[in-house]
Amino acid sequence: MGKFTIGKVPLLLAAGLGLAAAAASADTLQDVAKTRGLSAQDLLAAAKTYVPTGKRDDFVAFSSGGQSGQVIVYGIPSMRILKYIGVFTPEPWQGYGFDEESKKVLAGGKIDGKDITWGDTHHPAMSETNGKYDGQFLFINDKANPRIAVIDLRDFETKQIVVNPIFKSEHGGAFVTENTDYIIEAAQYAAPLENKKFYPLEEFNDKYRGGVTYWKFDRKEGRIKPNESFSIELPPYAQDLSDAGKGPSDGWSFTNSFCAERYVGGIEKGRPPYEAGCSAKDTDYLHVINWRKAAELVKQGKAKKINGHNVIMMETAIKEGILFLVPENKSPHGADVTPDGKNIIVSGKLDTHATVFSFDKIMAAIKAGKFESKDPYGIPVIAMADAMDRQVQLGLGPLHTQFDSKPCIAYTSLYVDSQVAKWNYCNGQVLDKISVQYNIGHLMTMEGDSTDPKGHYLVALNKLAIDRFNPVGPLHPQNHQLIDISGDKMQLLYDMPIPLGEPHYVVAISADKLKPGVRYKVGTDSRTDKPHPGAVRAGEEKTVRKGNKLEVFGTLIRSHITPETIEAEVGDEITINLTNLERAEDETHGFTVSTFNTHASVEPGKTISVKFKADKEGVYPYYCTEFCSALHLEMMGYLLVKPKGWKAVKTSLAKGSYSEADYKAELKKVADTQAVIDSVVGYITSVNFKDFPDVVAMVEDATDQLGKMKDAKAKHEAAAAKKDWEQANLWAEQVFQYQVKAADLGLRAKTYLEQHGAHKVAK
Ligand code: K7E
Ligand code: CUA
Repeated sequence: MGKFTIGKVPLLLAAGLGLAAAAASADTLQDVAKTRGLSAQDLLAAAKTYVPTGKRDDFVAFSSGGQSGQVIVYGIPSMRILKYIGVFTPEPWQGYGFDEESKKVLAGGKIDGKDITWGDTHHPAMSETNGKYDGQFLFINDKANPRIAVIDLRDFETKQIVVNPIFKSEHGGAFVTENTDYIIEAAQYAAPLENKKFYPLEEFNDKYRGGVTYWKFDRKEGRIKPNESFSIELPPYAQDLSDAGKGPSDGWSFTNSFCAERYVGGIEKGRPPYEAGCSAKDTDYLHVINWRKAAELVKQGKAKKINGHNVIMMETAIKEGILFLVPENKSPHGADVTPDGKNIIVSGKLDTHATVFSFDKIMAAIKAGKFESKDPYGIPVIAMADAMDRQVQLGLGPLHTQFDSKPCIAYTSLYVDSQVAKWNYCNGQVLDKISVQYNIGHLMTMEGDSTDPKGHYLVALNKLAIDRFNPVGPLHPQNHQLIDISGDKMQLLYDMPIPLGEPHYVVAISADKLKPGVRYKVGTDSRTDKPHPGAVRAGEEKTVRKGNKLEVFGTLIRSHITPETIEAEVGDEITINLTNLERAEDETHGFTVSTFNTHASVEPGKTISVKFKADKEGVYPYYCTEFCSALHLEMMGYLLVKPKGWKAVKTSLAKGSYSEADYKAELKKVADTQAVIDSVVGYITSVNFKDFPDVVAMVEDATDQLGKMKDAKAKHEAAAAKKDWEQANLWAEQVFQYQVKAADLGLRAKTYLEQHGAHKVAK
């Protein structure tokens, strides 16, 4: 107390004298509003978004990072950024693309043997169980280099990247089926399906193709199974967004398209440009696909292998009755299935309407064989009038639609109008509109594309920010605007500049559904979730040489890297495996070696490896890059790369001058420390520590450390018996080192138990 003073009067005393209110807080809300020029509406918005220190957000959003190839994680309603997840692009802080484990993940995204170290991410998708977000996995696509990535939400790390085997670009991914059996990825710009095959544009109609891929997802493994995945060949109608059916429409998927004209531009040759030719007709096509039956057909061997991948050809799809087309207003964009799975809402960018298609009506037409025509490839076309419930005039440039927790309520982004329209898709009423800044692309409501939307908030993902923020040069940040949708009227709450990429879509999940871990099982390769072959426990550290291959098996624990010296020769191939032995939450260590372009983030329990060729002689410090403790700067060592054939000049190493008295002092230190440990152990075992897995992990670690004492103790006693005081002292000191680590863990466990309300147990 007395730390905070007003003049010379301690704060507590001041409070007692009734001085505190005036002195400690000169401001009232009105004062602040007045000085900062805030309206009552601003104050209300601030109160709705402000999350005080120590408190957490209700929802967690996963945003596409656009061209950054990453995922941005932020909280709602505070809009505080929590993390960038490296996905298609190296991310140094996380060591992503700098340690060997994550390099393997990125290597999964190589195309034609070449690294592709960026991505154009558009659509994140949350894994679902019965159409509801389950908080287990996140998927995201790369439009430019057709790929899908899998992120595990236990640790928010990218685990897998798969390359689409038949497309050259894609856009209608990632969208998951109701139980995440498949991840849908539709092509965008038509191209020959065979890899590295050239056909001239004159053969566009015959040789260029679109398609939809259904990636099989193995829940238990948490990985896509390329061998069990398949695609359906589609006409070269630039396929666009997709959505999976749910509830009654589960088993079906919907993908729209633009440029069903199959127009080929070439303004250089005097032809009208793409934009004119691709929007000449009034309609494009919604593709309606029975993916469940398609999966059966693949099992029956009715797929063709293209580039080693199962493809159901259009001919088969038509014959088997799994592929249909429905005209949709030209240049549509979003295809969004309603939470009840009964309708599909499609908006035309060049039209003012949203069309509410009816799954029942589509099924009835298919059942009755009622088609208005066939497209040039023989795919049956259902008349628009037979497939829809209604069209609703919303405004200019409707794009994407999301849903509310209230039945029949939808929100559609209006790109040209820079507005969000709130409307009722059951009766066609437009209920409200709000202006956004500016030119909105996607919008997103809480769990708003699941069967169970949560309402509360909407985020407008605007394409342009223009004048909203402090200028930072010609390249502006993106503007995500938070809108309160809990009342009848939408209310704009907050502008959030996103300083990374052009995000396209975001998904947000109730925060309580996410259950990420705080540590790994000791020795885990986080990218495979399996034990890391390079992991060692404390005291088992070693360096192994085989020919010119030098492999280090080391550990990290505050404030120490083991080993502290690595001796190599020019030309050695060096692998350094490091295990973080910490069990305490947030005790991450980083690791780098000077000038070898290597970095790792080693969270508690994780094992990483970095690999490089020591192709130059010299002295290279290595160190921990996370400020992990008071002695963080001392968490260092040297890589010594000696020239070939270098011989140590014989020197006499300085002998330590240890005495018996030193040894006695050392023993006293050990005994004192043991007393601390005993008291901590006494406390831990007197309470129900076994009910706390975090503590059990720490106790395990501490026991491990103490177990190593026996050997060191035998050594110092043997040396003392021989009056070798140097050996006796150093081994006794080693006992102390083990004790310190154990005591540290014990004290953390004790604190944890006290903070988490452990109770006494009968002995
Ligand atoms: Cu509209 Cu790729 Cu979903 Cu951009 S997309 S906005
Ligand atoms: Cu470990 Cu700094």
